[in-house]
Amino acid sequence: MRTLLCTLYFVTLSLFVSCSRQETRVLFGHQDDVVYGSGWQRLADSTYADTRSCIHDLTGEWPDLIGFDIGGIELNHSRNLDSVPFSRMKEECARQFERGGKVTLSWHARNPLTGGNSWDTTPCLAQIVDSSTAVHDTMQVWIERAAAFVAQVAALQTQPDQLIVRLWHEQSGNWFWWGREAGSADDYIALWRWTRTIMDEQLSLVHGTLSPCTLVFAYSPDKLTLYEDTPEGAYRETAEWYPGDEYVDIIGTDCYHHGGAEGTEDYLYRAHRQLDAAARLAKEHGKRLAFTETGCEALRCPHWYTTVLLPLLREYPDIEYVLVWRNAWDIPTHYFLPQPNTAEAEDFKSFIQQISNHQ
Ligand code: BMA
Repeated sequence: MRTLLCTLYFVTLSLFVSCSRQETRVLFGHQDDVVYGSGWQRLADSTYADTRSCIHDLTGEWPDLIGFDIGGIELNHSRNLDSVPFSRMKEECARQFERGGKVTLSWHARNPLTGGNSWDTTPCLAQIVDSSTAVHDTMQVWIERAAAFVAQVAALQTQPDQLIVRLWHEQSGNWFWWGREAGSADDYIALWRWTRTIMDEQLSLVHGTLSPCTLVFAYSPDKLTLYEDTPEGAYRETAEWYPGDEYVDIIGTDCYHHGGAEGTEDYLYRAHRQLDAAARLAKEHGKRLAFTETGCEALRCPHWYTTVLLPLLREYPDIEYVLVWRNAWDIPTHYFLPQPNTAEAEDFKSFIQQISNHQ
């Protein structure tokens, strides 16, 4: 009897452990993963017979998540700001969806007042949301163009919930024209709601209201410095710019590791502040949680994936996915995934194995 009870106990325990492992699996994503990487690029307008992927080159597995940016779509450009043809982007989105993977889109839109890039912080937010201005009209056209592209990508999904649109990211920083120094929280929220409304309308226009294709929207602040440096201050800033429950599905944060191994403490400090604030807001509003952008450029902190990112992720079992930024094919030090056949590549492989069962 005792042996039977013991066996039952261990069977139940292992079932419980394996179930909770499945539930807590973190999806891993990489920006532009399949269009270029360190030392290679597939940026021609033509279609490619197969897919090459940075993550696949390293691990033999296809990416769970790929990030793309649609900056340039607002001007009807054929390529985005990093030279990725929109036709290639759609081709790879279709392949990603067919493999059962996900895509997240960001938008480094130009400044509609000056025509400068996203980093042109000439204030324009108040004019954008004032419907009597010419800048408002420009923005309307730009959002409609972005929405038309997003609707086309959404239609390629093979399952619900494969496409995540991350609007107006890192607004808590001061580097984008939609950032906190360029306008008020109210104006930012108005822009967000307007953008999402047009994107939803465009989707139902193209696919009908009974369409099975959905759009999921993510909100992702970055550094939190507006209020006092406490958990409460960080939460207050995250909550103040939150566009609202009807407009947001995923709450996340963007946070980068700078300064090599010596920067680890600072990175973990900021990441905790931001993730704690995002997690609290997500919990209170019944939203999903993600680590929407992170990375350590050129992996200047050795074994960053297993020694820094992995323990951090383990502290937040509700994080659904994590995305690292691009491996620029034309800027040798601008990479966030390791180069194949290096010690860092082994570290990354070990990380991927561990986040697949990270409980
Ligand atoms: C930045 C850098 C830039 C790039 C931009 C948009 O973080 O990677 O080189 O143009 O993102 O992708």
